[in-house]
Amino acid sequence: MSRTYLRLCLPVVALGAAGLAAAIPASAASGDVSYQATLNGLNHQSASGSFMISVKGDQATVTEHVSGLAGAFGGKPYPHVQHIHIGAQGVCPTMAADKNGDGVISTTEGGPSYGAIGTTLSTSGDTSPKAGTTLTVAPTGASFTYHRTFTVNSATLVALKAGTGVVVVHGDDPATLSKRAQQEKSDLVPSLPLAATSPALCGALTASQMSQMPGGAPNTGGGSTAGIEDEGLLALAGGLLVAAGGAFAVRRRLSR
Ligand SMILES: [Cu+2]
Repeated sequence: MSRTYLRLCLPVVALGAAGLAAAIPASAASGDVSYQATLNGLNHQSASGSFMISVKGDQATVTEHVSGLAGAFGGKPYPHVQHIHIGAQGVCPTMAADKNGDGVISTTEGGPSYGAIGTTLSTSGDTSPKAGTTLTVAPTGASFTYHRTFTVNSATLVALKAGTGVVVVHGDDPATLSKRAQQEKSDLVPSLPLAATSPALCGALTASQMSQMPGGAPNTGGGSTAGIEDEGLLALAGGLLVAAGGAFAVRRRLSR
């Protein structure tokens, strides 16, 4: 038996164990499910962002980064109310949604695409739809990182599982809107200008790859072994390696 064959033996067994891990269905996972969205600018806003929501039972943890939004509003940091919208097509609107032709997709005009507010992504307190336009608990400024764990309502959970959750960050830079739109009032809060509440960023939430891995937790990075938390699997993989090592030793003796 050639030494080349013996050297190949161990890696082949190790690959077999990795293949076994990959074959474990998602239902064997520990209960964490994550959804993610890439946030793209709407209404002429050259902003962008990333969004991740990790759910365990009724506890949700959101990690979000955005940049390029309007920075100031009336000389103060611009409040950007933000929500997970639910119950419609689960998509971001195109300009075809601009029914009144003012060049802006208002929050109402976007409704048929992304639905109503399911969760308000506030900085503190209430996360229900009731807090949807409470500017004092909105993240502010051109760029922000939002990180919060909260109890998520069942309607939002249902939408996430159904693939109909859509993240919308509101608050446009008035200077980027048409002259006509700059004169219009908000469809949500008539005391505010249309720009203040219209969508600026949008992203449809989809189940992330990591949630498909056995024991998959977000932010553990790639790597085929990162998700293996099942002790039985590890024992099995270890047993295979021990068996391979034993065979290796026996064959080495035989080859002498
Ligand atoms: Cu919204």
